[in-house]
Amino acid sequence: MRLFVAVGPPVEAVNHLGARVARLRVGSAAAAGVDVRLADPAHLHLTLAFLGEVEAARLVEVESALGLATEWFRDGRGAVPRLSLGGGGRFGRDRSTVLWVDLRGDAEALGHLARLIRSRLREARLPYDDKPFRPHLTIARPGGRMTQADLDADVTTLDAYRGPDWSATELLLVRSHLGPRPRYERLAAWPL
Ligand code: 2AM
Repeated sequence: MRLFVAVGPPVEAVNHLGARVARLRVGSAAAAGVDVRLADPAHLHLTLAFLGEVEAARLVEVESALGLATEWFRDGRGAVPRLSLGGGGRFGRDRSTVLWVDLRGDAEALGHLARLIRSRLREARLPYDDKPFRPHLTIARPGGRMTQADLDADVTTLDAYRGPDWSATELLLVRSHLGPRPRYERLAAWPL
């Protein structure tokens, strides 16, 4: 099964962002029927670690690694991280272009949690992508269906965006089902 570990913003932050995305050029393109592959708001998440394929029999090891990481995180810090969505950018070029929104506030605490998770996964010899943690929430995968000028305009608009504050209260283990419309299934959660 294909697994990743994430934090999900609450519905107020998701709706606030959704209203802004609808007014971006990528939102207008989607409304006009261009397949810019807008992220489903119900699936908006911030990935802390991407494991990829893991045998179902090892799920219990994954859960134990995540349980330990969250315990260490809770023991080692004062308050639940306070965050907001704001700013943004894009990764990739042409067909691989991805538009994303950034994280404001206590992002360093999430970086610390990401490091704890990855070190527990490493210890358990579980797989994970060890690209450095770069907090982002993917909002669309327009590929080559938008001009560079439109994408630049959206990144500039996102720069001025600042969503409502929220607390990262739980860590989620998510299974992704690939397909034309990827589906995310929440397998387990731990309080932060
Ligand atoms: P993305 O939104 O930038 O694609 C499920 O695929 C989640 O894991 C997404 O949030 C995705 O980030 C993230 N992810 C991180 N590393 C990945 C990788 N190597 N392959 C696929 N998804 C990855």
